[in-house]
This record gives sequence, C-alpha cells and structure tokens, in this order.
Amino acid sequence: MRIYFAGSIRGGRQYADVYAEVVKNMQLAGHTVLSEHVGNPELKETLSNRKIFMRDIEWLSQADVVIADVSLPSLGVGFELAYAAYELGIPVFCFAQASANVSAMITGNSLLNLSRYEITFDYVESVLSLLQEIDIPDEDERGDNGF
Ligand code: 6K6
Repeated sequence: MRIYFAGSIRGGRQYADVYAEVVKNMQLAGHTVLSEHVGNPELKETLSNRKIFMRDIEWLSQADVVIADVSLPSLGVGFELAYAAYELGIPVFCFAQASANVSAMITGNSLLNLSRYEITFDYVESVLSLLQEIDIPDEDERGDNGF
C-alpha cells in the first residue's frame, strides 16, 4: 500500500524518533511510505517552501491512505489531513499520545479516525493491523465525504 505519513516538522520534532519507528515498521511490512523523511530525526531544510508544498501535495494525491501523528499541533499536518479527507477523499487515520491535547477539529471529526497510544510498541501494532484491515476505495469512489 502507498502510505503518506504525516507528522510535525516545524510544529516541533520532539517525537521524530516515534515517527521513525512507525515509518520503519510500515516499510518492513512491505508498504511504500511516500513521506518517509517525516520520520528522519536528522531532517534538514534543503528545498524551498514552494517545492516542499508541491512535492507533498503530489505524494498525497498518490497515496492510498494517510497515517498521521497528531500529538503535536502542526499547521502542516492539519492542512494535509483536511486536503486528504475532503479534497482527495483518501482514508485518514490519526494517532496521538494518550496525554496529548489534540484540537477539537481533529478529535471531533469522525472522518479522521483518531486513536490514542501510550507506548510506541502499541502504536506500531495498531498501525500495522489497521493497514491489514482497511479496504481502499477505488479512485472514482473518492471525494464524497461528509462530516
Ligand atoms: C526540514 C526541517 C524543517 O523543515 C524541513 C523541510 N520541510 C519539510 N519537508 C518535508 N515535508 C514537510 C516539510 N515541512 C512540512 N512538511 C509536511 O507538512 C510534512 O509532510 C508533514 O507531515 C507536515 C509538517 O508540517 P509542519 O507545519 O509541522 O512543518
């Protein structure tokens, strides 16, 4: 499956190691993680903002599913979730640490499928089992989402 993994960059890199663990395990399970750089703790700014935006939008449009870590408030992640769910009609699954104070615009939105995790091991297990279970809609069935 082609996965877009979204996680905070300028919103804070405190959980970059957690993102890296999730990305690594999705890859080990045979999935393609288009945005694997999000899990790179050494990530450096090399592209212009415009190029980052255009590339990430292109990858989102190629993705079968979006997995997002919403433990930190990130404007970029929030935008990607809305774009994927409402513009592209891609299934979106959000994960947040148990104690994270997540925006009501995420927690109150049933289309974004928020789950909580206490430890990284459980997070990885949840992501892998959900990827085994989900049924990806055909492209012509996308884009018909309500709130
Ligand atoms: C490196 C270090 C800091 O910034 C960079 C390069 N920037 C980005 N590279 C790749 N993807 C990015 C970058 N900035 C934002 N994104 C996308 O937005 C990612 O796909 C993340 O899911 C999301 C993070 O948004 P912010 O608002 O936390 O940066």
